[in-house]
Amino acid sequence: MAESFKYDGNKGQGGELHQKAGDGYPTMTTAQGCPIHDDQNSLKAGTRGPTTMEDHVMREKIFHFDHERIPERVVHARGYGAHGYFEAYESLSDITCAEIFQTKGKKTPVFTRFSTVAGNQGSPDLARDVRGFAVKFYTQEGNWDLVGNNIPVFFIQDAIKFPDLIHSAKQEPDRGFPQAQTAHDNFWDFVSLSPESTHMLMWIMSDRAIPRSFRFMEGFGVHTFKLINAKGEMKYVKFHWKPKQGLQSVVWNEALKINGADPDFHRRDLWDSILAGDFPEWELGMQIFDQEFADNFEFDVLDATKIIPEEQVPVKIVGKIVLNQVVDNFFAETEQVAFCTQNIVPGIDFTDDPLLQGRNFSYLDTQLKRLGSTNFTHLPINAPKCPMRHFQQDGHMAMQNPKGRANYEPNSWEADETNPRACPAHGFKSHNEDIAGQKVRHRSETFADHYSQARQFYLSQTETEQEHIRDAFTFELSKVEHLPIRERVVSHLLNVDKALAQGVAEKLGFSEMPAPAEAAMPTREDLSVSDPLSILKNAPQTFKGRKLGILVSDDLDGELLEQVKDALSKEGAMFEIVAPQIGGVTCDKGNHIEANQKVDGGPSVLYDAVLLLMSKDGATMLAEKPEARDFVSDAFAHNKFIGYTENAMPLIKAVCLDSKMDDGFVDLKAKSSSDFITALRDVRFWKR
Ligand code: HDD
Repeated sequence: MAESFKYDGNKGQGGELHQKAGDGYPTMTTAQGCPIHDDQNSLKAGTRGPTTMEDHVMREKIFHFDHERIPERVVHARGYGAHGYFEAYESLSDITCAEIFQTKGKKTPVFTRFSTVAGNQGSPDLARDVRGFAVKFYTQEGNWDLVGNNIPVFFIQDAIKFPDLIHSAKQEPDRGFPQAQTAHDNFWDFVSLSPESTHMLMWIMSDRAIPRSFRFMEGFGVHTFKLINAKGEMKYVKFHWKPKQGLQSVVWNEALKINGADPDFHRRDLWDSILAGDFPEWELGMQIFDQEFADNFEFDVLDATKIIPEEQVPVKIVGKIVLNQVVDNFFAETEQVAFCTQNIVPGIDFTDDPLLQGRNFSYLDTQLKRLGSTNFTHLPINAPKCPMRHFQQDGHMAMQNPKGRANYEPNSWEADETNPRACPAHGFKSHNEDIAGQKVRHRSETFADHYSQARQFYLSQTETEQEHIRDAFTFELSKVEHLPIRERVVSHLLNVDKALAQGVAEKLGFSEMPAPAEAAMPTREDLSVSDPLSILKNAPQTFKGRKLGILVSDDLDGELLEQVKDALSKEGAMFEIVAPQIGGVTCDKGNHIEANQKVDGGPSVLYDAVLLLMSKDGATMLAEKPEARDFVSDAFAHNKFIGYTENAMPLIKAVCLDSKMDDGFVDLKAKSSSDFITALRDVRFWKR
């Protein structure tokens, strides 16, 4: 090497951009606060010699890195959270003394985490699965965690079956796959041997299990809880979350493709909408009923596999949550948040639902495993935002040991801030009720009807939704290799709806129908159809919060684009420009149009509707690109509205849709941009 060459270890290795402290950058330190002079080169004996043990900077950096992962949640591992507030619409003091429901307009901070159930942390968002909907209310009388799902019933009636359910749903233990899906033998084996799952199966085979985003799904507390007022009087309650954005799902083929195009589709959607100032909102609803209703209702209100139809007990809307702040740090907040069903507050109480009772053990227990210390309540995301006074102390990572001399009770030390006492007047009191009976391991016969509400759910769907349910059963069972399992599932479906069972059996190619499953109790006379159970019957009639994908080429009609953008903004909707090049295009007036996506990175599955805005030459050029052809043919196959002008015909012809142009195609030369946006309020063109 030439004598005159002076090597600078940072040059040509990204070092030019590797600024040093000063120029606005603060000094980097070790975790002990020691200032660091170089954190890109380890301490060595000579430039080519061995790294020294003495290098406390490197050892600390790598030591910490090695321990970054904590155990992921055993279920609901993949999730996404945001902050916001709950606002009470009215005082509910006559039915509950819960502090957050006492005053109209009272706001309470919340943290909400949405999740899939079966997938591991890195799994895709559009798995066919239940979605978790967990809300932590930081009330002035402690944290209340409402740990619910987007489906109002559950697979099992007793918590002792939960480990079996989850083992069967997650990847099979010998092979470690399939991940994030129930389409495999173990799951269907378990549920087909647990007839109590049938009602839940109808829900998860419906489009509820493939929501368009977290913003467009409902939430449910599932169990029956109790509300207690200041006089100690009790009413039962079931909690509901109703999305103000309306309900919306995707179709299965679309879900499969979204998983490839953007596995983070749901978390990105939540992040983007909050940053855009389009804060998602859900109204909190309560079905409130008394002991007399519970005694006369045809099902047991302690059975988590049953709903109470809204026609029988209407949902009273009592407030809303608004999610208006994304997390500062995913790990600190979304990953470390520890929901516990046992976290309730004065004015709310548990019922004897055996699933809920078991959950109350499991959540606290799992947080110790996940977060490593009984002091997980000291983490800011878990700490109450009201005073905390108790004599719990020490343990791993204790950050808030109580002050003062008194750390036991009773004590004779002076009454002050550091020396609390239990308060008979305001403290949490369990609702007193008479309990008598034999200690038994036995399921109540009031839990025995496994099919009637499953049938009610199916009959309450539109034809389109029923078809989706049929197809979903067929898809899942087609992945089941062991034929007796397929047959067993169909034998249960026969107790739900013959046409459904036959439809699935035919599509699976059964040569003969199995006998109906033996039922613990026969299916009842048809229960009344309940419209709130359908997604499509509750379609939002707005394009607000939805996204239009605009496929463009050079020389597009710039004025028309401006009109569409204007109409979208009036509707409160978003758009993205999808172009042949990420560098964007030039419109007919010579203006440059920025692109959000290159066409292969912005397939139409990422949008609620599409618009083809291009020159004739542009359409001819795009017709040569498979990704542009998929853009149009997928939008058509997924029942999306397709806006176009005559110029786009070469592209439409290239996918042979020119002869199939139904009312879901909107010609923007024949109709105004605002008429186009009005058409989009139907969200999908289901008649196709
Ligand atoms: Fe559970 C997490 C919802 C039954 C045991 N569950 C978890 C989460 C949600 C639910 C939303 C994620 C919370 C978060 O975002 O951190 N679980 C439900 C619902 C159920 C239900 C609606 C039935 C009505 N769960 C259930 C049973 C058991 C558990 C019967 C155990 C006996 N669930 C857990 C758990 C998890 C959990 C193992 C894993 C991570 C965690 O708790 O914090 O304890």
